[in-house]
Amino acid sequence: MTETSVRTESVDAVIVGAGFGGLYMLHKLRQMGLMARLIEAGSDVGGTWYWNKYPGARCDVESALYSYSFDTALEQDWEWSERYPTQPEIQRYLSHVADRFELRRDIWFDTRVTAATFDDAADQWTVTTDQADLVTARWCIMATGNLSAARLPEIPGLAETSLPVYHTGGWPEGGVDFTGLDVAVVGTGSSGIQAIPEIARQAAHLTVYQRTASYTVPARNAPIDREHYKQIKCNYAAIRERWRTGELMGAGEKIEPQGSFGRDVGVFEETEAKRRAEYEQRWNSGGAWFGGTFNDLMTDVAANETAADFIRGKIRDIVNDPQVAEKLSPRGYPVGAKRLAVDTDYYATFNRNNVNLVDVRKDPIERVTDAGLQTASGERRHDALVFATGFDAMTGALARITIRGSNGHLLADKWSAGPLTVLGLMSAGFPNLFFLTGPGSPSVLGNVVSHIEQHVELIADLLTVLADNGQDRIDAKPEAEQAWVGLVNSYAAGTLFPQANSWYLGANVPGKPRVFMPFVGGLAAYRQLCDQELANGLPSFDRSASATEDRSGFVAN
Ligand code: NA7
Repeated sequence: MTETSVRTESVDAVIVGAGFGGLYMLHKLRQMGLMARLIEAGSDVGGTWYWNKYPGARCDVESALYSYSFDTALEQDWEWSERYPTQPEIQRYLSHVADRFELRRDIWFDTRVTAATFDDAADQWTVTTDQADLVTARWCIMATGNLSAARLPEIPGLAETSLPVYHTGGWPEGGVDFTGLDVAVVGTGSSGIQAIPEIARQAAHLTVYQRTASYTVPARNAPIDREHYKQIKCNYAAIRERWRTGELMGAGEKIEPQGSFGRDVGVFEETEAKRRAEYEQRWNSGGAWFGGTFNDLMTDVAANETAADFIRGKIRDIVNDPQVAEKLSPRGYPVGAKRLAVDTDYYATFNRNNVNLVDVRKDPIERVTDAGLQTASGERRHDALVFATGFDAMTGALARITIRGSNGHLLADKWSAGPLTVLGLMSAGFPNLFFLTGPGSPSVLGNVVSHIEQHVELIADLLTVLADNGQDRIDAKPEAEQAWVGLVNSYAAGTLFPQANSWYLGANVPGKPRVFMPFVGGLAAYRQLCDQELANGLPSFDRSASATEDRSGFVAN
C-alpha cells in the first residue's frame, strides 16, 4: 500500500479507539474467530493515555488493579514499578499488550474515524476516515473513551494568540520545556492538580487560574511494595473477583486483606474523635480510598460536610498564606460529587514563591492576548498557556463522529437532550452499534479497566447468543432504553452526585444538556443486571437474522 492509497476493507467488526477497551475488544473478537479492524487517531496504542502526556500524568487507581485480568500469564509477567502508574508506564504496558497479542497488524494508526453509517438493507456499518478509507462491518464498536474529547474553553483571543497554547489532554509528544518561562495554567481538576506541582518546579513563574477549588487527597505514591505485590500476584484471581462483586471497591495501601474501600459505618454513628482518626488514617495512607471512610458520604449532606471540613482543615495546615488557603478551599458542593483528585504536593506548591493563584470567579478571564491573559483586574504576561480544562466527557468523542443509524437518523439528533442507551451499551435505532462503557454505564465512577473488561465480555456474550441463534442484527428496544435512563437518573437522584457542576452531568460544557450520565449503582450491581439480561434471553433487545432472510420473511435457524 502506498501512502496515498485508500484502504477499503470488509470485516466482521470495526472497532474505534486503541485504548484499554479497543485493544481487549480486538483480542476478544479474534479469539471468537472474527475478523476485526481497529482504527486509531493516535500514532500508537494507549487511548486517553496516549494523549495525556502532560507533566505529572498518573492514574489515580493503583497499578496492581489498573491492569487487565483476562490473561493470567500477562498479569504475572508484568511488573509495575510504583503504587500509582505514570502515563509513560501505562503506555509501555499497553504497548506490551499490543505486541504480546500481536494486535498491531489489525490496527490503522494516525487515522481518525469521521463517520459511521448503518445500511438497513445489508445490516452492516460503513465507517469512513479522514484518510478516505472505507470499512464495512456487521458490528461496530465504539471504544472511543469517556475522557478523550479534550476541550479548550471559548475565550476571546484564544484562537488568535501567538503564545504557545497546550491542553493537558493533547500534550505534545516529547514534552514541553518550561525552564525559565512564565507559565499560566487554567483549570484545577485532576489534570491541573497533577501538572501544577511539576510545572512549578520547572518554570520560572507559574500563575494558576482557578474557577472552582477541587477537593484533593494525597496519593502517597511510592515504589510498589514488592512483598505486597508478590502476595497480590499469588491471589490475583480472588482479589479481582472481590473487586468485581463489590466486596472490594477500591484499593487501599494494602489491597488485601485490609484494603476494603467502603467501611459500612455512617458518619454520625461514630464519635467526633473516632471520625477524625478514620479520616486522618486514610489521609495518611493516601489515595481515593479516602472517599470510602463512611458509607453515607455520598448520600447525606451533613455527613459529607464532615469530610469537606476535614480537607479544608488540611489545606489550612499545609498552605502558609491564610488567604491563599481560603481560595484553595472548596465550598458549595460535596466531596466526591466531582471525581476526588489524588495529588502529590498540590497544596504545598502554593507555598513556593514562584507560584500565585488567581480566582477567576472573582477576577474573570476576559481574553487571551499576545502577551498573556487579560482578566477583569488587568493583563498578566505569560510565555506559555496550559489549559487543564477537561473534556467533553462521555459523549464528546462520539459526537465528533457523524453516526447515522437506521433510516439515516443521526445519533447527535437522538441525543440532543442527553444520551439514551440500554445499559450504556446500545441506543435504539442504531443496530449492531456498541458503546464500550458508554453513557449510562458505571465505568467512569470506578476502576475503568475492570468495567472495560466486563463490557468487552458482555459484547462477546451477546455476539455468541446471536451466532447461536443464527442472528446478526441486534437493537435496543426504545421502552428498555427509557427504563434504563430512568433507572440511571433515579439512582443518581438518591445521591449527592448531581449537586456539583461536574462533567458527569455535562455541566462543564456550555450548552450541553444537563443529564447525569454514569450509572452510580456500582460495577457489582451493574454486572448483576447485565447477567440477568443474558440469563433472561436479552429482553431489552430486538434480535433478528440478516436483512435478506428477514425481509423475505424467512425465519432464522
Ligand atoms: P476536569 O475535572 O473537568 O477539570 C477541568 C478544570 O478546568 C476545572 O477546574 C474547571 O473548572 C476548569 N475550567 C474549565 N473551563 C474553564 C474556563 N473557561 N475558565 C477557567 N477554568 C475552567 O478535567 P481534568 O482533565 O482535570 O480531569 C478529568 C478527569 O480525568 C478526572 O475527573 C479524572 O477522572 C481523570 P470548573 O470546575 O468547571 O469550574
